[in-house]
Amino acid sequence: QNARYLADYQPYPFILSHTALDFTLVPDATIVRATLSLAPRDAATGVDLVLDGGKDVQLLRLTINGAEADPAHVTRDDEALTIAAAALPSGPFTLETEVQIDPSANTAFEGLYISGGMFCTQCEAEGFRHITFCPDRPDVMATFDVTIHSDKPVLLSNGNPVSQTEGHAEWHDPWPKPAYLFALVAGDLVAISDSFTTLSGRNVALNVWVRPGDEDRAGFAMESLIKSMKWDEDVYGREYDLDVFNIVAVDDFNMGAMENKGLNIFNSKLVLASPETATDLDYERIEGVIAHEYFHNWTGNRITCRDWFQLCLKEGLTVFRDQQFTSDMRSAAVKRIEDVRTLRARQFREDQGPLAHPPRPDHYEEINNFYTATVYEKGAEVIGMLKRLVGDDGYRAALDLYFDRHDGDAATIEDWLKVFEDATGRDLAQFKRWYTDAGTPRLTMREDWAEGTAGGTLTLTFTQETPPTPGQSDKQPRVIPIAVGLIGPNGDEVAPTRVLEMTETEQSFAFDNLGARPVVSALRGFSAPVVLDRQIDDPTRAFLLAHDTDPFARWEAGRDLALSALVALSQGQPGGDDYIDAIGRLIADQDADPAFRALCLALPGEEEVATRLYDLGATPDPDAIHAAREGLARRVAEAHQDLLSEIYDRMVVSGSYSPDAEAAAKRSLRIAALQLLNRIDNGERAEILFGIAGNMTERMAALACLIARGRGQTALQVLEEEFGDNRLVMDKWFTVQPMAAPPADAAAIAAKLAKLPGFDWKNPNRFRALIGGLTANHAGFHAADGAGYDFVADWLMKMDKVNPQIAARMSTAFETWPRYDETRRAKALAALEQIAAIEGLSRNTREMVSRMIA
Ligand code: DPP
Ligand code: ZN
Repeated sequence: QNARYLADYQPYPFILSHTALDFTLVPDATIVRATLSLAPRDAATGVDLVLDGGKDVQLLRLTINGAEADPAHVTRDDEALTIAAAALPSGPFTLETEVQIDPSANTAFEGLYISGGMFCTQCEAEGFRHITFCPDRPDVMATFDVTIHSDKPVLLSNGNPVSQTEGHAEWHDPWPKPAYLFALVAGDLVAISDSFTTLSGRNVALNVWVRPGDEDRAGFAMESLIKSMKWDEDVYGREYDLDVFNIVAVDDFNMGAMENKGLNIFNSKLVLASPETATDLDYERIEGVIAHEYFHNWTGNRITCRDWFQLCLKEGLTVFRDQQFTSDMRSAAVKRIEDVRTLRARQFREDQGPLAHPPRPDHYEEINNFYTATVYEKGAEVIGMLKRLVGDDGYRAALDLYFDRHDGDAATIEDWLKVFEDATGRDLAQFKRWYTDAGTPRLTMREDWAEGTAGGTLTLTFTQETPPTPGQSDKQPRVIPIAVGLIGPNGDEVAPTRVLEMTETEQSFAFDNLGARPVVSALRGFSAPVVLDRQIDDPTRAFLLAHDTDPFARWEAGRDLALSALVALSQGQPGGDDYIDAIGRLIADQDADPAFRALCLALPGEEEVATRLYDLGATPDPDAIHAAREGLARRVAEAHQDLLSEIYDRMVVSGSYSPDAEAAAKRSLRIAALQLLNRIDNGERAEILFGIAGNMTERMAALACLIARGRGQTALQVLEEEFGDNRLVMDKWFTVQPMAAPPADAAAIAAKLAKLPGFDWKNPNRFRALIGGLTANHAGFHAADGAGYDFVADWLMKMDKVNPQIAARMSTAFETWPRYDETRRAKALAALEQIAAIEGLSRNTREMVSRMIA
């Protein structure tokens, strides 16, 4: 009943051309003076002026064109301030407000708040309305002038600096922007600084601001920023448009980072890194997220969204761009495999459950609940498909047209598709379903082979079907690009990759003049986000793992082999011999890329096995899956002990630590070997490695191995002594314990950790560390006695009162509950119902829980 609908969109009836803000920062009594330059959009209609503003904003004064407003014309409720049309001039006018807010009481970290003594902001999606009264919607864009009065030494806002004196700073942002891109920071900060000369020769000052003492961990973020700026010029022709670019690291942050114009604010875990404290994965993420936020300057800021239903317009595109960037900086093959893994683990899971929604939803209650894997990751996949369909040149032409046509606009998915249609002449009406329909299509492939006089013909027949999702029962066929190659019986490729364009429910494609029946390498590069069903046996999978020329399809063959074994084993049937043989050949292949071998060596996770079972129509048993996976890992280790220890001994990176792709690949292969050997050496190697490794990548891997063997205590103590005052390392310390623990102990371990004074749960990173650590332990979270569910539910209820966004986000741990057996389902449902029954539950959590229960 509280939903908002895309179909109800109306432009704002006023035009806001300029916003001037004046802040006097006091922790519990900040004064904000706002001067809005407004004009009715249509002078003829006398409409009321509705300004968004939360009940935490206290109105002290309101004037229109300098005159106090008549209180009879001003009404206030919990969400808005309304000024009656009768009180408004018919032409342009200036509205001034003075309000008081209390940043020190802001535990939800939306709007202006305090983190570690520093004032900072988070305004996307609707945080600005907790700072002052304003039209808080993305299609209302204005230039900004900001004045800050504060005794903090560093005072930052968007745009270019105008003046800086002690206790006072002024900033001017010449680029019209919506309120969600506003930012302010005031704190005791130090910068590491550099500069960048743009394409057209302008010099930009770059700063990464951190707390004193953290400077030596900010260098990698700066390097990443410079690479990103260069890449966006080289690949998209996009130049930066202000004199300065500031990044600030903040400890309390709901998201990963935020693309505020000229003043990106980052969760400190995505800025700070040193070899002793950060893992290879942390480094890769920092590089990727710095790029992501920087790329938003064009895809998000210069061209923003008309309304929040269009969120994937900026997020899908910007994820796609950061994925391209990482592929260029590192290994494209490895990046693609990692992205598909993430997509399946997060987005397919979402699409398959009660929270399924299209990349462009048509209604929501709380927009913060839609910063999802579907909007982000599937949004990016859809763009990948578009690019595949129109080709690289078509894509480039469409993007050039997009920037040309829509610079300065608040745009829609329709605008986005139209530039592709206009640039390439293609009709995208059917393709649009990818944006408007939820659910993961299931593609089945059938092969028919016919011998003929001129050689054989292979006919591939595909059918597509998308299961029903909440609110969408019938689905029309989509356009599916299916990249296919053929491998001859001797292992040579006989037909290079061809993209089949499927548009019907069922469709056949023929390959002629083939000498002998080939093996099909299907869905190369994961050319569409679908579940592919094909009749294939394990020897054929092993053949593809050995010979496929497409790295994704090759990895996929190995993964399918592993999953087929784990499915059988978890159901008490024999399995795994083909997998063990094939993986032995792969690890013995010294020419194969170490990163690729590492990816193949890592067994699919337990949740992935559960998903496969559920796809096959079976009820996953978390304990049986855990046992099957442990058993198979042990067999692999026993069968290939010599090869694995040789890899472990040889994949040592010499010299000082570097987070580059090549060194990280070697470490990842070494760790993959360690994880298998750990099953048979009782943690011996892990213990030695933990003691001597000079980098956090190997130490954390070793620690997880020790915990899994029940002998992590000493190492945990060592880490705590060494890094007790380093929040980011201690987050890892909290995560790894429930995550790597034997499932039966996981909930109890989490409960014990939650009682420690170091469990500073109001800090989003710390909360996510512990709760997320438990929920990442599949059999631990889904323990049959319900201890995992109860523990998480208790903390969600507690967190909801303090920070609804985080509580709602973490509640997705429950989204897979319908998959499991009756006992578990009943326990999960009871936990959700207990949350739903809470009086005063936030809109965020209420929406999530009611969708999951529905
Ligand atoms: N900060 C989030 C992101 O960059 C929301 N814009 O994706
Ligand atoms: Zn983003």
